[in-house]
Amino acid sequence: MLRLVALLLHCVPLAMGQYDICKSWVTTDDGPSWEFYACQPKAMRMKDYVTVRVDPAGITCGDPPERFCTHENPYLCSDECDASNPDLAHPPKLMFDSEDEGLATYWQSVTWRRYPEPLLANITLSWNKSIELTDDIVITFEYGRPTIMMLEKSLDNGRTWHPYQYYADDCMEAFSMPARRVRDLSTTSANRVLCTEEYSRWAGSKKEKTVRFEVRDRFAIFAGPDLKNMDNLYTRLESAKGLKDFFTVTDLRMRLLRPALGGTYVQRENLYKYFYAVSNIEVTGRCKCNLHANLCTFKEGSLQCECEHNTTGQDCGKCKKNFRSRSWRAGSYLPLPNGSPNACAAAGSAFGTISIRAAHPSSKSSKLIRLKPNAGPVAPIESYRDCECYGHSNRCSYIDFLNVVTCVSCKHNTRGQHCQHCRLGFYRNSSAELDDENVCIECNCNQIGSMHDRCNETGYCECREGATGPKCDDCLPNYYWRQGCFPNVCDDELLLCQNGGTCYQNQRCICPVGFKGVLCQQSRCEVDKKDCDGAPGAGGSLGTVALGVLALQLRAWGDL
Ligand SMILES: *[C@@H]1O[C@H](CO)[C@@H](O)[C@H](O)[C@H]1NC(C)=O
Ligand SMILES: *[C@@H]1O[C@H](CO)[C@@H](O)[C@H](O)[C@H]1NC(C)=O
Ligand SMILES: *[C@@H]1O[C@H](CO)[C@@H](O)[C@H](O)[C@H]1NC(C)=O
Ligand SMILES: *[C@@H]1O[C@H](CO)[C@@H](O)[C@H](O)[C@H]1NC(C)=O
Ligand SMILES: *[C@@H]1O[C@H](CO)[C@@H](O)[C@H](O)[C@H]1NC(C)=O
Ligand SMILES: [Ca+2]
Repeated sequence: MLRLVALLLHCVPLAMGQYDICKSWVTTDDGPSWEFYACQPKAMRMKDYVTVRVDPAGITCGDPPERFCTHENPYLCSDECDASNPDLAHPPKLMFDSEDEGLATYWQSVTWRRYPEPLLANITLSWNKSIELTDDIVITFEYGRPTIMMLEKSLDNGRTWHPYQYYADDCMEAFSMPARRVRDLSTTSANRVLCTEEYSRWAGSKKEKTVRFEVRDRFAIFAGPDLKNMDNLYTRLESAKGLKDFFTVTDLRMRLLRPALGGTYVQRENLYKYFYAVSNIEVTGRCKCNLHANLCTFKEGSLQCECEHNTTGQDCGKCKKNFRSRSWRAGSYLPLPNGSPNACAAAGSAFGTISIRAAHPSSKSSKLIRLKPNAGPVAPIESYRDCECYGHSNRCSYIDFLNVVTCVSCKHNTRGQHCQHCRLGFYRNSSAELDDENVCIECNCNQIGSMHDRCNETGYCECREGATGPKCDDCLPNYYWRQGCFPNVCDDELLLCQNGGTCYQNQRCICPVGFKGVLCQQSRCEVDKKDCDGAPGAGGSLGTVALGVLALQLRAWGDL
């Protein structure tokens, strides 16, 4: 009977998922006793436990009441924000409430009436507790997502801050960083801080409202697309330096740096449609309890681990008094599947070793396997050794304050953190792989015909007025080429040479004797009386000549 109980108890943790019980009562050949396991609390909706602060003072709309418009309907400014009226107020707490179906409630900032002074806002979330993220952070913006924002995190209750992710519609312009996607990161770069353009482009304010910090995509690098292989993730979290801490936060800060612009430039005549409005911030995670607790409770305004294994502290980060015969250690996910509790021990205790349950269900009695501490297969990975440059460089350097590894001296006309972009003045050869020496093709923009030497992704240069063609070495109709494109002076349609003059290469009229002017429209005797002697049309006044020109022009238009 006791054996059956033991067997059932054994099945429990496996059925319920990994690391969710801290101890169980089992029978061994030596009689019943407790077994201890690495354990962690369940993931929770962390917005229910957060305190929020919005900066600067006065950034929340409604004091004084203010009207605002939307990008969809910029001249129908019927909405109003009024802090003194509960129905029209938009306080910060509305980013964390649970919403009735269909009705978004949101915090809203003042409008950008002080343009061009930037419209800046900080939203700081604090838990006074370390949290391990287990799912994406999802921020929902009503009325459009910011064109520039930044996510920062703190691990020490707001004393120091680090960039977490950059967001911009143009990463190079906003942060001088190449745009990357989390999906494209690799096992050795899973904790890279990057700039993404995926959540900042205008797509209509109703269509795409969310900005994400992609935790799942980063987990998926190790655990596979459906996070099926969690064992591999847990192994990496133990062994890869800095990876666990990357997903741990005590505070988060959204720095909103430029609001949605509706897909165009700022329209100064209607600044009431530029503002921030956040309806929800979803943060899913679990209390960090160093694998010494499976419960975390909200007490006296803060989350607190219910520590086991004779540990104590908010994160179970130290040994209880009288249990300090061995120095404190965090529990470990390894060895799989049940990890090591690394419990604190009383002086003279029998628990000076790590207890691991026999993994095979076939074992008749649950014998304890005793291992020395530190027996897990720990292989530290130095993430900055990872130098991915697609073969265009073999040198990287680590930029401490951004926590990124970047390639140095990219060859073959490439540039960027991984030499994955083309240098200015070059464009991507679409038939070549990224690691091909021919990946970047020179733009070859015509120096005179183009604005600069850069081109777009298909090799098209930006042309000066009148120029055309991929390289801007041709002229538009009605323009002629002579060290650049110039508007035709004459042609045989509209700009006819007058008085029998002939048009030379669209550049000038060759006038008959006795006439001058751009279109030979002027009789020389008007200018110099000597020229009039014997010339036809002598004595003609300027007025009649001008009328003649006009008549010719009218006739030319009439012929069209
Ligand atoms: C936002 O926080 C940053 C520090 O992370 C600070 O430098 C900046 O001045 C703050 N901005 C506002 C508008 O309070
Ligand atoms: C943070 O949590 C600790 C431990 O629970 C508590 O003593 C402290 O008062 C809390 N601080 C704040 C500002 O809530
Ligand atoms: C913790 O201490 C209690 C005695 O207070 C003991 O019964 C228990 O086995 C200890 N747990 C661990 C994991 O060492
Ligand atoms: C583009 O790349 C292919 C494959 O390497 C190469 O054969 C071709 O010459 C390249 N095109 C140009 C214009 O360099
Ligand atoms: C490059 O510019 C040309 C001409 O303006 C345009 O037709 C083409 O679509 C552009 N290509 C890209 C990828 O933007
Ligand atoms: Ca809300």
